[in-house]
This record gives sequence, structure tokens and C-alpha cells, in this order.
Amino acid sequence: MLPWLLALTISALTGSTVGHGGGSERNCSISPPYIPSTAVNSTLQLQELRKKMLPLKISAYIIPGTDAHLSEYIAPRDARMAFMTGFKGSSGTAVVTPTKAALWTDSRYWVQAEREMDCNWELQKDVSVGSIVQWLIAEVPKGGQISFDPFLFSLKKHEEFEIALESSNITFKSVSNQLVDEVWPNRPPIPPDQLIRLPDRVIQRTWQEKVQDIRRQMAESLYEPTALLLSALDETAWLFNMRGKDIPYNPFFYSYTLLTMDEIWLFLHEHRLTDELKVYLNSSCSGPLCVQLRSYDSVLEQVQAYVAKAQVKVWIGADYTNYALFEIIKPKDKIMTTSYSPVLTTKAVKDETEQRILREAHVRDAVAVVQLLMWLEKTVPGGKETELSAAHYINMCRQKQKDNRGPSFETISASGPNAALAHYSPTNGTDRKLTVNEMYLVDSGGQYLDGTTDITRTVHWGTPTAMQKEAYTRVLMGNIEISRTVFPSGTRGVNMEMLGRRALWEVGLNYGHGTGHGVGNYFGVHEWPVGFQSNNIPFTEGMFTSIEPGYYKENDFGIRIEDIAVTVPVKTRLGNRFLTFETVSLVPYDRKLIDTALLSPQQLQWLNTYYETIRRVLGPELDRQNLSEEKSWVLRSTEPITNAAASITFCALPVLTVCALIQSLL
Ligand SMILES: *[C@@H]1O[C@H](CO)[C@@H](O)[C@H](O)[C@H]1NC(C)=O
Ligand SMILES: *[C@@H]1O[C@H](CO)[C@@H](O)[C@H](O)[C@H]1NC(C)=O
Ligand SMILES: *[C@@H]1O[C@H](CO)[C@@H](O)[C@H](O)[C@H]1NC(C)=O
Ligand SMILES: *[C@@H]1O[C@H](CO)[C@@H](O)[C@H](O)[C@H]1NC(C)=O
Ligand SMILES: *[C@@H]1O[C@H](CO)[C@@H](O)[C@H](O)[C@H]1NC(C)=O
Ligand SMILES: *[C@@H]1O[C@H](CO)[C@@H](O)[C@H](O)[C@H]1NC(C)=O
Ligand SMILES: [Mn+2]
Repeated sequence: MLPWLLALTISALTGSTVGHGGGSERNCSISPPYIPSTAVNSTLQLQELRKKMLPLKISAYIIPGTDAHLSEYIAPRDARMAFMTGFKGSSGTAVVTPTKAALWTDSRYWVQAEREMDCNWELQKDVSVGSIVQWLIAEVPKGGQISFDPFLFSLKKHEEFEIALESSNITFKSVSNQLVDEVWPNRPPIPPDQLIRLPDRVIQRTWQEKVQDIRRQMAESLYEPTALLLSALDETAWLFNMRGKDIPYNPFFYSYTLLTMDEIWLFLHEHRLTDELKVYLNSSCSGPLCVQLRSYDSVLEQVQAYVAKAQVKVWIGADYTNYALFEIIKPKDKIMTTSYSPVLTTKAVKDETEQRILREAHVRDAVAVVQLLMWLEKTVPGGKETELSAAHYINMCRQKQKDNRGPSFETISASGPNAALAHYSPTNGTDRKLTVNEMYLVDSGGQYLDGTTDITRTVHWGTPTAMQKEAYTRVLMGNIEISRTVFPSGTRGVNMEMLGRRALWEVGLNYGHGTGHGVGNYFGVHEWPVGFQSNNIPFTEGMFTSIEPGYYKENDFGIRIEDIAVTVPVKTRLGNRFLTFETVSLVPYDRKLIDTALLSPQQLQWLNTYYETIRRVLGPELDRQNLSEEKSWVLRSTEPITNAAASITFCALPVLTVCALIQSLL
């Protein structure tokens, strides 16, 4: 799935508010206002929230669309922004004042917000902190107070607001009462289901070994931390090799960990631990490798008690630790921060077992994607299939694969103009019939006990236009250029990112989303901090990332080609061992959309080598699953591609030996 571009420098390119078939948007400038049936009447909850704000003298209350762990996906009980506004998109910030209410969300969600909100809410489109603060300064009287639930702000986000409000003479202050929860009558409960530990076959490092490794890194730090506080849900789940299912599409469970050199406190809902898990965590003992279980809700108290001691220093990751935990640690010299905790940076580098099983998950996942593409090729001309039926089919195919645990995000199945809307997923209201006259984009992924997958293919079942073919080929060239690049270990993704855009830029095309993100082993489909943005960590051996350039033509079509790749060592001809990417997604591209004349000999060679790999690795798996029709489809789709045009051009050159050499490569 596409990562959102952090630096929204080219957001204008995707600033589309074009609707897609079926749904309708509110119109608040007519009288009476037109409110679609898909919107929520927010009058009552706004009234109730304002009643709570009044005695606390709050002039504006900020409601971010995240949870106490700054999760990208949240559980229904944390959907506070959606409860207040009606807007169910996965990213946004709501603000309520005594007389106004506003929602900020990025261009992916503008259409959706106009459909889901009533006219109590204004939609704001510039999601930068600067824009929110500007609005706040205009609305809040001098000397007024802006408040928020400190659990829903990372300390980094809090700092951004604080700096922006510095000279405004407005107080920016957390309130411990969780105001939205107080006015939310049927807030969903904590999920009751029991947590699991991962089976030994998918683990190389036991939790005890991981704890020792993290403690070693703490001991080596020059800042001499005495404790590490883990707040992001994947941090604790990774450390203990445990999983839950509290968050849709993400096998996480509500938790925190406080790790010192000789103690481990694990905060969770204890009733969710089986006796076996308690033994696994060795909870009834003492010693540096015994886990002391504490209730999830006692984390503030326990951290406070710990930091009351002399000579302690707590290491926290600024991007994923909530402000509530930060503000109780005083004085501030008892805190040491880095952007990411050592758990996140350690987790980013997969061990040998993780690398092997993540590759294996991608082989089985490719079977499911091949089944979808082959089925669509056969059925679409019949005229009965739609975006939704295709999404349903791919889910079904994945379910049949060993160790599947459902999809890793809601499938993006988009035909024609719908594919030009980033992050579009079909609904009953927008579902579009698939035809041989339109391009089709499918971005989907699976959770497997051994890995998380994410892949996008774009296809055309009829005759693509010259523009579609050129755009597709240039997107593919971007994907290949990143994939085949050779670089020294420690190179930042942001310094390679333009390789994915260059072929598009050459002809004045571009895309408005990020180029790639990390993925996990049965974890999040967007796993930070790996990727191609400025705040991602440098690439080293054993990291998995998506590579996913695209191109979107408003009201017409959308293209994205996404693969997962792992960084592997490569011997260079004149120098040291460098790194390159090895693609682990194993699904052929649409031959019909590739204009081979645009590809360089190196790109063509990469493509043919990739196709050989698909045959070599996916072929036996298809045999094992008795899928002979799929096998023939794959063989047909991975026939070596030759480039007649390129060889003619080259052979016209006077240097005949070069020509012969290149031809032998083709
Ligand atoms: C709302 O309705 C008015 C009056 O019919 C119209 O001029 C305006 O364009 C509409 N706005 C939107 C966003 O549809
Ligand atoms: C919305 O809810 C409020 C309070 O319950 C009610 O007074 C109002 O009529 C409702 N508005 C619409 C358009 O249904
Ligand atoms: C800030 O607000 C306080 C309280 O309303 C007021 O006394 C003070 O003069 C204000 N200062 C500035 C610089 O506006
Ligand atoms: C728990 O840990 C203690 C001390 O580290 C050890 O002696 C004991 O054998 C462990 N118990 C289990 C059940 O693993
Ligand atoms: C969509 O339509 C199908 C079939 O009519 C129905 O089963 C399903 O509940 C609908 N989904 C939604 C979200 O309305
Ligand atoms: C594949 O077919 C063989 C021979 O018919 C059979 O023994 C085997 O169980 C089948 N395997 C699967 C995965 O269906
Ligand atoms: Mn992706």
C-alpha cells in the first residue's frame, strides 16, 4: 500500500476532490444544507463535549485520529475522531471550540470527509501543524487555553504545536480527563481474546535474547540510560515474540514495556494471558529475565515511581512515545530521546530466519495474486466482475494459503478513474464494473504467521492507449531503477528516491506519494523506520522495503507498480562489497503495457533476470499446489522479453563489438 509522502511538497499534484460514481457530498452553502445519508449527525456529541470543556475553561480541544501508541491503524474503541466527526478515514485531526468545529485531513480523504461529515464541521485541507495553529490563533481569544488528551500526542507532535504557539499568548495544556471518552456512550470495550506467542518455527531470537541485545545497546549508549520505555505496539510485541488482534489488519495488542538493566515490567490486560504464556514470560520469579506483569492502566504510576529514584535516565523514542508518559518524567534530564527506540532500529534488520520466512510468505502470496490476475483475465470480458468482487476473490485466494491470517490492509481494487484516487477502496456505493476498456489497479497484502506482504499490479485487458503504455513503462522503469541500484551500506533511502521518479520526470510526469516503506514479519504493513523518506534510517543488509512508484491521471486512470525487496550484499567489480535490492514479490508485470523500446539494455536485463527468478522460485510452489493452469499462465507471462528496437539502434553504431556484446545480453 502506498506510503503517504511526509514532506507534502507535491501535494498539489494529488489535490483531487473529484468524486467517484455513486456517493454524494454534502453542500453546506445552500439552505437547508444538503447532508448525504452517509454523514453522521454530530450535534449531540458536540454539545456534550462542549459541556465538558466549559468548566475546564478550554477554548479549543484537539482530537487526533490516533491512539495512545500513535498507531497508524486504530481499534474501534480509539476512533474518537470518527465518533465526533463521522469521518472514518485513517488520518486526521479534529478541533472543537465553543462555536466551531473543524477537521484537517490530507487529500486522500477530502471526498470521503465531505460525504461522512455533517455541516457542524468545516473541512480544512492543509494538514501542517502551522495551518492548524493559524486557525487556532484566529479562533482562540488571547489568554485562552488549548487542550488535548496527552495520550494522543507524540512528544514530537506536542513540541511542534508548542513551538508554533510560542508567541501567541495562548496556553497549550494537556488535560488528564479523557473528554471524548466521557461523552461516548457505547464506546467499544477492550478486546477479550487471548494473546498468542509465535511458534518456534518462525523465531530465531527468543525474547530473552532480544532483551539481552537491547540491554547491551543501552549499556553502550553514551547517554547512559538506565531504562527503556516502549510505547509503540509493535515494540512490545516484537520484544516478546507475541501477537494479538486488537487492531484491524494488525496483529498487535495494547501494551507498554519498561525495561531496565535488571527488571522488566510488561503492562497489558493480564486476563488476556493464558497460563502457558505466564510460564513463557516466567512471571512468577525474580531476576533480570523475569517479566513482572502490571496492568495496562498503571503505566503512568509505575513510570512515575521509577523516575522518582535518584540516578535514573529513561530512553524514549520521540516519534512513538505519547506525551502523557513524557510529561510525568521530571526533571527532564532524566529523559534521553532518539527518534526511534533501539527496538525499532533493531527490528528493522531481519535476522536469517525472518528473512527466510518473509521470502517464503511472499512465494505463497504470489500464488494468490497470480490466481486473481488469471481469473480476471478470463472473467472480465464476460462483464460480471466488479472492483468489490475482485477484492473478495483475492481475499479468498490468500485464505487458502498456508498460515494466512487475513489481509494486511483493506484491498485497493480500483478501475479506470477510481484508480486515480490514491487510497481508494471500493464500497457498495462506488463499486465499478471491470471492463476491457479500462485499466485496473489492485494493491493488496496478506498477513501470514511468517510474514506480511504488500503488492500492487496494474493491468489492462483490452488495448491500452499510447499514453497509458508510456506512463506504465516509465513507472516500471522507476521501480527497476531503484531495484537494480548498487549502493554502499548506510545509504539513505531519500538519496535514492529520485531514481524511482526520473523516467517520469523526464516527460513531465510525477506522483504525490512516498516511494516505499518497511514491512514486518506478521506485523504492520507500513513498518517504520525503513523507507525512502527523509526521516527513515539508512539502509543496511537485511532490511525489507516496498518500492512503489506510480502515476495518476485525474478522472482517467491510475498506475502503481509495487514490490517488496530485501537489501542484499553484492560484489562490485572494482571495489568493496556493496548492497543492492532483491525483489521478493514474485508476480509478472503486464506485458501488454510495457513499451520495451523505452527500456535501457540494463533495465531489460534486470526484467528478464527477475522473470527467471519468478519461474525458478514460484514454479515449484505452483507444482506443489497442483496449480498447472496457473503454472502455464506464469510461464507465458514470464517469457523473456527482447527489444528489437534497442538492438537496431545499437547495431547502427560503428562499434560492432559493443553491439554484439549487448545483443548477447538481450
Ligand atoms: C452548493 O450549492 C450551491 C447552490 O446550488 C452551488 O452553487 C455550489 O456549487 C454547491 N457546492 C458544492 C460544493 O457542491
Ligand atoms: C441532529 O441531532 C440533533 C440533536 O439530537 C437534532 O436536534 C437535529 O434535528 C438533528 N439534525 C438532523 C438534520 O437530523
Ligand atoms: C497575555 O495574556 C494575559 C492574560 O490575558 C495578559 O495579562 C497579558 O497582558 C497578555 N500578554 C500579551 C503579550 O498579550
Ligand atoms: C524463571 O526464572 C528463574 C530465574 O531466572 C529460573 O531459575 C527459573 O527456572 C525460571 N522458570 C521457568 C519456568 O522458566
Ligand atoms: C453491500 O451489498 C452487499 C450485497 O447486497 C451486502 O451484503 C453488504 O452488507 C453491503 N455492504 C454495505 C457496507 O452496505
Ligand atoms: C496434488 O496431486 C497429487 C496427485 O494427485 C496428490 O497426491 C496431492 O495430495 C495433491 N496436492 C495438493 C496440495 O492438492
Ligand atoms: Mn505499500
